[in-house]
Amino acid sequence: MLKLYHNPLSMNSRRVWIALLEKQLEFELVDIKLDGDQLQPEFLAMNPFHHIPVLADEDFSVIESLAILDYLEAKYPSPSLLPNNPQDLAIVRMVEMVTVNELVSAMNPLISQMMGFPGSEDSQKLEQAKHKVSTGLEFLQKLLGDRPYFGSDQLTLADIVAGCSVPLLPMLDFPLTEYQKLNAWVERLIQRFAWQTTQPTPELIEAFKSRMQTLMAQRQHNL
Ligand SMILES: N[C@@H](CCC(=O)N[C@@H](CS)C(=O)NCC(=O)O)C(=O)O
Repeated sequence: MLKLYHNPLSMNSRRVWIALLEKQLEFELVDIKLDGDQLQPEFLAMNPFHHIPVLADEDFSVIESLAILDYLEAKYPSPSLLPNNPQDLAIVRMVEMVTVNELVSAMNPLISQMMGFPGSEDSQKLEQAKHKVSTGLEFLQKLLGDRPYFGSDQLTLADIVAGCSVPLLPMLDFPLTEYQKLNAWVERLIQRFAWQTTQPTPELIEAFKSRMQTLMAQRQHNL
């Protein structure tokens, strides 16, 4: 059976978890606590870079969330999460890459602020981050156009990748009210079983927040 090594708070892992659910595959979840499980020799043998997610398919391991999504799509093509038309396929790939390379990095300072990390209150950095996020959202909204999903009338890998990041923005003090089409798309996604099943609970988020705050305070103290 497929095994997904993940953590319920990791948006990189959540992409794969959602794809497995959307494809209605049988799989086993293996929880990796990121305060050391990822450094154990058995885990490093699968991913020497000590990152989740890892998908193990018998003795074949795949790392990197986008590579795992492609593996699942190729091995289990139905229901399809990729369009065939060249332009639509390009839209899906652009959304995946822009989310990972532009949007997620722009969101990081907002996440640090929400976590209450020391030094995260720099208002100039936060403004710059918000500006980059809005550039990303405008671009994504243009690619969405009037369709319900990116590049298709059906859910695609682009929706999964962007849909693990964009819906977090209102929690990060970045409301989506100015982006009506994206906002409606978020509403559509969060109704889906796969999003509801993988949504981290507020208790998990709070526990993570206080663990990280203690860790950061200890680090500062030791400097
Ligand atoms: N590019 C990788 C990024 C994976 C990644 O950064 N995972 C984080 C959790 S979200 C992790 O495992 N961090 C623990 C560590 O690096 O030790 C992917 O898309 O799979």
